[in-house]
Amino acid sequence: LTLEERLANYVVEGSKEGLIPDLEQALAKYPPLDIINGPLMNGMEEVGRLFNDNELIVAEVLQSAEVMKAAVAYLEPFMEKTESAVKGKILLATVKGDVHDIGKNLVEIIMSNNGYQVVNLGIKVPPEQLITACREQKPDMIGLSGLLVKSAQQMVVTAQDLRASGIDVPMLVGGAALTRKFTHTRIAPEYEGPVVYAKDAMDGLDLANRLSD
Ligand code: B1M
Repeated sequence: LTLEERLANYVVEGSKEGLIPDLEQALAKYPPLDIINGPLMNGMEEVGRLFNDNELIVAEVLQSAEVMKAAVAYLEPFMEKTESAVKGKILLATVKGDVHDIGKNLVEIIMSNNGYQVVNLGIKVPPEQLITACREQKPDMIGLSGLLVKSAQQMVVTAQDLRASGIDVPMLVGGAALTRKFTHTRIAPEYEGPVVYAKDAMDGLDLANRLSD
């Protein structure tokens, strides 16, 4: 197998044996984010496909998630960091009912490496918790992540609740079940401030930079 195939395979197999030496080798060829977005994400997509076809059970997918997290943790110190002044504060959360956090945590890494102060509220965050955190933290932006179809709907509800509490800081949304169209036609009309859709963590950073300019 090629190095790239082996890296995808660690995720698919949920095995960490040999992972770190292969990541080390990959770092000589690619920037860390390309390793995540390339072979590791290819592995995760395959996991999603196998899971969908009932060829993997939740416990196995959890092991794949552990491999992905270990790989990201190993690669994180090698990522580019800007030494700029703090550009703003972002509240980050996976929405109510959703436990998926790998994408959200990747957003946290990219944002905090690039001048943002990130307050990560974790997973299954109900609107009330976001509202309280907004009042306490006074963020410049709210970032919501969700991977389930029902999470896209939950973002609509969250936007409504935030608006009802008078919150209007820019909102950044992302996650597999979401689209730009859904964001513009369903979430944005329910919110007072701007709502933007990010297809991945780097796109999220670009959008955050534009929003805070
Ligand atoms: Co779940 N799961 N899962 N799962 N899981 C999906 C999402 C699914 C598509 C798999 C499938 O069936 N094909 C499917 C959703 C179906 C749907 O609603 N459309 C699914 C399901 C059904 C479920 C359960 C219901 C299964 C069950 O229990 N029967 C259950 C849900 C529990 C719940 O949330 N209440 C469940 C559970 C789990 C595990 C716990 C086992 C595990 C998560 C572990 C964890 O996160 N700690 C898991 C995993 C790993 C997946 C897949 C395989 C991979 C997700 C992932 O981590 N991808 C996933 C299939 C898939 O996506 N291919 C699947 C890697 C990650 C880096 O990508 O999070 O998409 P992602 O983030 C991307 C972008 O989306 C974007 O940037 C990142 C890239 O840079 N992004 C943002 C994300 N958030 C952003 C926020 C931003 C900006 C960009 O700004 C704020």
